[in-house]
Amino acid sequence: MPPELEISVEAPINIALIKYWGKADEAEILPCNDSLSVTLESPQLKTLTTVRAEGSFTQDSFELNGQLLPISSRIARSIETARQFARRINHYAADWKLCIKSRNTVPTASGLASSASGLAALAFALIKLFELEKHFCMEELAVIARVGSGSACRSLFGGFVHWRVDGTVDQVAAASFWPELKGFVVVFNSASKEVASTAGMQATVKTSELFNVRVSEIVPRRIEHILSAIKTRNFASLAALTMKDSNCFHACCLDTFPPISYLSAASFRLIRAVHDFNSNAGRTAIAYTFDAGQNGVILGVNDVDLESFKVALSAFGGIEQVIPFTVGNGPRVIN
Ligand code: 2P0
Repeated sequence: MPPELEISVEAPINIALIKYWGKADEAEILPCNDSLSVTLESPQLKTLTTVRAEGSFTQDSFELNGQLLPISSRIARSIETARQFARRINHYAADWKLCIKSRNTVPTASGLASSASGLAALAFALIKLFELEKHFCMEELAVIARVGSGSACRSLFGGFVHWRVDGTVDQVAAASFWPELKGFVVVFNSASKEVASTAGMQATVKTSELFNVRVSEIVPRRIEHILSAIKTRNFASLAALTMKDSNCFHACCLDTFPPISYLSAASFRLIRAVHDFNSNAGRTAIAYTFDAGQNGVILGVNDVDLESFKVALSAFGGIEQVIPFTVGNGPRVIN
C-alpha cells in the first residue's frame, strides 16, 4: 500500500447564460430552475488545487491563497461525498485525512464565480485521487462538486453545460463545437461583493413574486431556445437570450424584499454601451451578462467586433482589468 497520495489539478470558472438562482432543496443543492453555462478558458480565471492524502494525518486541512482556513460545512460535504464514493469501491485511502491547498487566479468572492472553479477543482482532485472515474461516470460524480457549490457542478465539464432541476448535469456541446465564441470579463472592482449568493438567493426564493414567474415560465422557455441557438450556432439568438436572462435575474434580485442590487452605475454604463454598439452595428454583435456582482462579461463571435468594443471601453473610467477568454475545456490534472 503506498504511504501517501497526491494530485494537482486546475479547474475553470463558468459563466451562466441562463442563470441559476434559488434552491428547491438546500441540503442537496437542487436548483429551482435549469441553468445553461459556458466554461471559460483563461489563465486568469481558474483555481489550482493540490490534495495530499496520508494515513498519518490526524485531520483535514484547507489552505486558500496561502492562508489556512477552517473547513466550511460545504467543503466538508464535498469531501464526505467523495469519501462515500471511495468507500463504495473499497479504496484504501477512503478515510485518510487530506491536506488541501488551493489558489484562485480569479479574484475570490467578487461575483466572478471563484466558488465554481474552487469546488470543481476540489471535486476533480478527489475524483482523481480516489480513481473514481474508473467506476462512475462524471455525470454521477458531479454531485461531489454540487454539494459544495451549485454552479461548481457545471465547471466539471467543458464547452456548453446544462444543469437541470433534478440535479443532473451534462455537456450540451464541446468547446470545439463553437470556437469562434469568445469574450472578456470587465472588472470594475475585484473586492468582495456585498451579499453572498447563497443568502441572496434564499431571500429571493422567500420573497420575490417575480421569481415564481421566472422559474415556472421564463426559464423553461429560454432553456429550449438557447439549446437550439447553440445547436445552430446562432449568436444573435444566444446573445439576446443571454442579455435578457441576466436582466431578469437582476430584476428578481431587485424584487427581493428588502431588495438586493448587484449592478452598479458602471454596470449600467456597460449595458448601455453594448446596446449602443449593437444598434450602430445594425445587428446583435455582442452580448453582456452579469453574475452576483457588478463586473460584466462580454461575449461575441467576431474578433473585430470584440476588439472595437474593447477600444470603445477605453473611454470608460474605473475599469480595473479586462480579462479575455475563449470557450474552454473542463478540469485537468497538472502533475
Ligand atoms: C449562476 N450564480 O448560474 C448564478 C448566476 C450567481 C448568479 O451560481 O449557494 O455560488 O454555492 O449553490 O453556485 C452563484 O451561486 O451558490 C451562482 P451556492 P453559487 O452562475
